[in-house]
Amino acid sequence: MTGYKITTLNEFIIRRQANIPYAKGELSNLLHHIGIAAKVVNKKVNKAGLVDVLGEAGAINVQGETQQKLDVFADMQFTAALRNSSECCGIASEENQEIITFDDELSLDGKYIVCMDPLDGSSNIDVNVSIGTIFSVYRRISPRGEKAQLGDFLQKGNEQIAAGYIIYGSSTMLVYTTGLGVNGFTLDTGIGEFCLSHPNIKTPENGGIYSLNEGNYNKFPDGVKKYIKYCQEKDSETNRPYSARYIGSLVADFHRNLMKGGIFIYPETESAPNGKLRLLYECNPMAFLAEQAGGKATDGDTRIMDLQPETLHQRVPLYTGSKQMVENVEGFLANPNE
Ligand code: P6P
Repeated sequence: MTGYKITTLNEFIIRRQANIPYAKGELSNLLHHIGIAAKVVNKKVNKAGLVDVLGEAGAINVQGETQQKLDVFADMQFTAALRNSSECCGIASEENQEIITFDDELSLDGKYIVCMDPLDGSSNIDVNVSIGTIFSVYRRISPRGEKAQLGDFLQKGNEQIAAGYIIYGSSTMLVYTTGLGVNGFTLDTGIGEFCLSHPNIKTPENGGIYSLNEGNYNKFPDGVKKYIKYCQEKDSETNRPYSARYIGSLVADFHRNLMKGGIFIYPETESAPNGKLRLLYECNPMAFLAEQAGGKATDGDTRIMDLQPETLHQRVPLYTGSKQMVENVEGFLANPNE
């Protein structure tokens, strides 16, 4: 009688580390600590309705958004885990205006920096809709042994060493890449381990789901308006009309499209000329994952991971998902009057 074969996140990370030349375990250790924080946050998210973590923390974050108690809790947990890893010398978080540098001796020698959205989609917390954590890992460019600098964080998405998300949904999953494909791990609360459940995720080349907030229709660029009408037209050869699916939680919308095929769009609008989503800790990590799974991610014109960040909380438009769908909408944007 053989027990069912599980591969835990830590076993997988260590096995993968063997394939990365000169890897001495630092990245493995960093990812391990992200996994620990994810379990702690998951526990709180799962019983949010029972303990006093619902509702507003009474503060406003750097985005001008009311901080939810779980936002603050998640930010604290991931910050503490990254500090404890001693592999990370600093973080940029959606919840903090400036970078956070870790000044203890071990962290000052850390090779990596992390950009993160500790709890994305938090407006959905109180209504029990899936939410997520998003992270992006870079090698520092400032000298080890010194404090992390802003320049360590303003690197192009191409420089990412790892990126991933945790989705706190019907089950809790951690999905990440280190540039060797995308793998998904489901949390088995019975043993307290993330177990490999979705090896080598590939997103379908084409899909039948379009995902954007059509409430903003009147503010969209003409090319986006034309594309929405295209999605809604009946055409059996191209399996249209597509299905409209929009949860309003980036990790949940992205994950559904990654698994089933589809396109997620958060475009520029008249009132938000750079869109809403942040380049460093939303668009770049999602772009890394999308490309590693065979999909695409652009700002409508330029590859997301080629964009040079100018500021920590910079926003960019995001078109990401199945390669053919992204290329199709780019055609509508380039030729809106055709
Ligand atoms: P809207 C959540 O606040 C978030 O940052 C993303 O998770 C989500 O995709 C987007 O905003 C939803 O924005 O304007 O459609 O409510």
